[in-house]
Amino acid sequence: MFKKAKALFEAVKTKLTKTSNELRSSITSVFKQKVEVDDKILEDLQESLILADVSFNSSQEIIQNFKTNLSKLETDEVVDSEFYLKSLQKEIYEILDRDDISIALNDEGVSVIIVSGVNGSGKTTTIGKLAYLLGNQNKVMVVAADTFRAAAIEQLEVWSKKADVDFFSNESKDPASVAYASIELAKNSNIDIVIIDTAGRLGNNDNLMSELAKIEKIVEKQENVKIIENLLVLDGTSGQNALSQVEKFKATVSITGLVITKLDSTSKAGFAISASYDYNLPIKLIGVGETLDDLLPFDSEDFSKALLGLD
Ligand SMILES: Nc1nc2c(ncn2[C@@H]2O[C@H](COP(=O)(O)OP(=O)(O)OP(=O)(O)O)[C@@H](O)[C@H]2O)c(=O)[nH]1
Ligand SMILES: [Mg+2]
Repeated sequence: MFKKAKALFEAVKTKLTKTSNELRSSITSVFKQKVEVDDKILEDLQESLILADVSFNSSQEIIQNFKTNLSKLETDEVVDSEFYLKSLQKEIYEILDRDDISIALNDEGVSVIIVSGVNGSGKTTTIGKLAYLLGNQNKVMVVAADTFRAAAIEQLEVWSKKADVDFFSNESKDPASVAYASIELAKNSNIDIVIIDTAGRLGNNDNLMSELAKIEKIVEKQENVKIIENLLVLDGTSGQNALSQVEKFKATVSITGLVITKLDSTSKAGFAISASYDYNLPIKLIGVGETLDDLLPFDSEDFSKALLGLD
């Protein structure tokens, strides 16, 4: 008797799903909450971002978008700190995500990547790791065009061995002529990708900056060669102090993207948001340690979640 009634109930339940679905969703929506945040919370939130080295400009943009989107939102989720963190993460993701984040190779001819930045930012180490990353599927040559610092050439050669890629250096003290010679060789030896290491320099040193521009010009002029990336390496431990360099390098060479290094040892990673947003440049790669596989292609979603400690 009982069994029969239960079977009947199941039958009725399946017949009634159309109605129950509608009813459920309309009743649930009664419990949806409008999310409200007051100005004091928004100010405190912006301050937290600034304390993590996000610039005023980009923190302002994030908070404005956060406020606007929350005011439009109705939710049946529990509105707690986790909810706010997720909402904030979405805004950070939005301003970091761009369609020029990945590195695209030149299909015909040699693809060239020039790497520049201030002293000690992590250029040579990044090149070693990048050569390893790209060397999997391409024939890669790294080029020691840092003719300034005595040990620089040897340091790059050590990395080329670790990454198992070709290495180029010569006797010239002129970095542009080293770059030129390396590309001549690359063209004749079926190299797919040439990565050029340059000496550390400050953006306000005009002589050194024009030397960098000369490397770029000499490479650009070559036939069957394309500069696919002109990467500026920023030291993650410098935080917002690194930002002043972006504008200076951008003014001299055609920077196509940023590499943020040493993210494993900084609490100032928030500046990466501003380096990208304030200067309209994609972050292409991030350095998270000193070994060969410690360079990651940038992923806006993973990065924004990692920044806020979300899964
Ligand atoms: N923890 C950590 N250390 C890094 C990372 N990238 C580079 N380093 C360290 O930073 C120091 C400087 O790195 P280099 O690659 O020599 O920097 P550079 O920009 O080539 O320096 P110069 O050629 O002198 O201008 C080295 O001790 C590296 O091991 C990183 O992602 N994480
Ligand atoms: Mg170096």
